Amino acid sequence: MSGYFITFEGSEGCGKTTQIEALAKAFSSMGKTVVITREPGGTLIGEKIRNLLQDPSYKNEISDITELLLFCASRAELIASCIQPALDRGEIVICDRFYDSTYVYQGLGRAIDMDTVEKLNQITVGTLKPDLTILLDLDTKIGIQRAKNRQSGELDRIENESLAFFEAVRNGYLEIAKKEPARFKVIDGELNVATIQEMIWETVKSKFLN
Ligand code: Z5A
Repeated sequence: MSGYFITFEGSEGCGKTTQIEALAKAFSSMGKTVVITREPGGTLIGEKIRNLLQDPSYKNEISDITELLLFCASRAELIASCIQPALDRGEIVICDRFYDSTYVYQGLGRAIDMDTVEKLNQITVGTLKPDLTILLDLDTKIGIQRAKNRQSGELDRIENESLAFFEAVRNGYLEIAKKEPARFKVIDGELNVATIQEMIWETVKSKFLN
């Protein structure tokens, strides 16, 4: 039996962590086994890669292609040691970001050729695809402000990018969601936490629990 694979996407501070915790609690209260993980990270090696990628002191030390390869390396490790085994055990996997992040941040934000991103994506994930992707769409400035509030003003290496970079990311997500309406549920990240939580639960129920 295979479990379900749910991913959360959206730009900085859009509320993924908040909603993932609530969704996991809802599943757990029904007696379901849930694995929560994140990208980059989620494994011993992945967390080391995450530290490298986010360290603001490496601002000018990581080329765009190196960055792309590091995100893919973290993902390959996460799939092999966490996501695929959990799905094979019939569990629910909820992942904070997955390959859609690479398309929008590296493909559009960094303007790396999409064929390159696509090829590496195929090598990294094979045929694995999320069953459902929740996109929390949020005004870029609000998201950055939320991140600043949370981290007492300090931004990591990627959070330090320009407003134009994050606008490209936001628009890119909306484009992908438009192309794959069966996989994506787009929710306004400015709604209050409880309303978003309810909308996610309704989506999950109609997709998996009916
Ligand atoms: N990245 C990439 O470039 N390529 C890739 O392939 C992958 C990732 C996989 C990971 O950062 C970075 O890696 C990310 C993309 C890049 N960089 N950026 N920018 P991360 O994991 O450290 O951070 P993040 O994924 O961007 O998320 P976040 O900043 O941790 O935010 P969040 O999890 O989406 O939101 P939150 O922590 O739940 O909420 C943020 C704050 O807003 C917090 O104070 C909440 O209480 C508040 N909040 C949450 N919901 C609401 C609502 N509805 N109303 C008001 N306030 C709210």
